[in-house]
Amino acid sequence: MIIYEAPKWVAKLPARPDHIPIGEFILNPAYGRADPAKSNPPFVCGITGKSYSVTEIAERVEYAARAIRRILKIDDINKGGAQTGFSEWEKVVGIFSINCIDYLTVCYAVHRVNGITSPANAAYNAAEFAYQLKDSKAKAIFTCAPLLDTALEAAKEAGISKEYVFLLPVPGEVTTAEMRKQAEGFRTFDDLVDEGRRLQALPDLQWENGFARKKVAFVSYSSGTSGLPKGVLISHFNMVTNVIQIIQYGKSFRDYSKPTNILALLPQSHIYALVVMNQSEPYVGNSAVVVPKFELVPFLDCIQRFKLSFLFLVPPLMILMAKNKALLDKYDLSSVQLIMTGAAPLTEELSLEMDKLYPWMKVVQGYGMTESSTVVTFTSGIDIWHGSSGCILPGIKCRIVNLEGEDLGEGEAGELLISADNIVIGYLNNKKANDETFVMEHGHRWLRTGDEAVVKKSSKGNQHVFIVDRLKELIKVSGFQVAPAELEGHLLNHPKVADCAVIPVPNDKTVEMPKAFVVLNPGVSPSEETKQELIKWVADHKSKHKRLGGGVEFIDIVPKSPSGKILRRLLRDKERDRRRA
Ligand code: 4UV
Repeated sequence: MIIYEAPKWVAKLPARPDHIPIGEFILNPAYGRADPAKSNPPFVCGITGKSYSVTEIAERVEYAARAIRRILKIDDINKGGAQTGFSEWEKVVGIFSINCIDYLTVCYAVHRVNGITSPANAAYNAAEFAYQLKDSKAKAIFTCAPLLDTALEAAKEAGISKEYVFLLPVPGEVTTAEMRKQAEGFRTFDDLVDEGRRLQALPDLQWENGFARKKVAFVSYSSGTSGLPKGVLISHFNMVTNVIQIIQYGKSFRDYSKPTNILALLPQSHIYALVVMNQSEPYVGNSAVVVPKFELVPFLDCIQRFKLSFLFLVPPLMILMAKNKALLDKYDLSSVQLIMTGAAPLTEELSLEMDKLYPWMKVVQGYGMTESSTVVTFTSGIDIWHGSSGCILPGIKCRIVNLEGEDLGEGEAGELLISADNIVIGYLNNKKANDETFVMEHGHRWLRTGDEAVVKKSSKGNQHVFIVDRLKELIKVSGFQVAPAELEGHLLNHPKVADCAVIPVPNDKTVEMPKAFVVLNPGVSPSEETKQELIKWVADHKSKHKRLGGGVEFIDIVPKSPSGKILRRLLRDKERDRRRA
């Protein structure tokens, strides 16, 4: 077995508390967070500047939890709690909101009563959100005024009545008068906090040592290596581990002694934002400046106004920065020390171009997955190698294996396997996906990432991980997951479609876009009109990032293995050769 690990200069991963919820770990100075008196407020609204101190957030968690306990009719918050990690589905709460400063506070309040939160992509339509609510058996929803219509439609479909729908306060600037009117009568998170002040105090959680390892905190959705989106069971301990791994590694090139402000623009529902920007940064005493939506000018204003030092982005946002140099030059962006990008491949060319255009900003890359509670590797500021995803975080073992499962050495590309305490519990109710994805080998539990990677040694002697391709079906559009199986299932419901396969194709703006290869039913004309009809069929029923931006191509037969598995790889190779020609 050939194991790759963190560089020697990264301090070893220390022991971590495994008897407390993630919120307690992030907020309570007893567990190593930065001294609240010397910290910036954890979350600052990038529009209004509103924030709460660490103490205020801890209080809001406690009060809101009392009200949530009443709403979810939980007699005893410790009932059954110490027996199993994820059997109590009556306590799942769906979170469907654009970014706001209370996002993590509400999650922590749900955890405080032994509940589980299920963050959903705010770009989802009602059917997509309803799928997640039903699959996770959610009993209540926290949403926000701009998404209320969609949330209510999904709630109805999932059998959740209006009295279990609550609103998170998003800034007035992102709501219209009509949205505010519709939201009248719905209870807000602040209402629950106020109600909680008058309710009986909660008992402490009775978590034995080790319990946070099996207790689920979040059910996030990911399609993994194949199939439809699945509930990923992330334990409190998985997340605590990843936060410490990030900080332990970050210490090698960041000064955590002076609080600073960082950009929290990426969707809080996504694992990258949830853990890196919104938990690791507040833990070290920095402010996550929470921005609800992306527009270039307000984004630049925000950097200038809050003197942001770290920007966490995805490659499409870097492309915009590279393309709009003249506009960017009008702003004072001198505070920016570092840009971290991840969730999709960053080309060496773009990384070098950014370096040339904005030499004072270091461009680094991270690699992670929902199934690893996020970060696995990132570039240390002391050894930047353009195109690399950086070095491995402490406490993580990686292997690279070929199709036969044989271990590969430096310079040889194969599937990346990971073993660590941040690898999640598994998928919800999906034995087949669990057996395929989480495998026991050589006495360790390995996550099969479905990503093709190669390890190379830098001139400074550090092993860097390069993500060179994706072996799994997944498509990444602006960093968002799109599951080909979901689009294929939907296309097959169209009366003109006999069979189909969906693959990613490159795109200048979003890095990738889905493209459909379609076999038409006999007698259907393979016309441009039919293509447009199928593109509209997807656009009308799926969220924006899932639209067939790569187009539709008609074929005679979908290539399949003898067992009936779609050989998407053949279509991808064909498409690649065609584009190169
Ligand atoms: O499950 P998910 O949507 O998760 C992510 C997480 C991205 C992160 C996490 C921590 C970071 O510090 C950071 O910079 C980025 O995207 O999708 C997981 C899949 O996305 C692809 C890869 O196929 C994963 O299996 N992916 C994620 N990061 C990269 C990437 C990358 N740097 N380069 C290429 N592909």
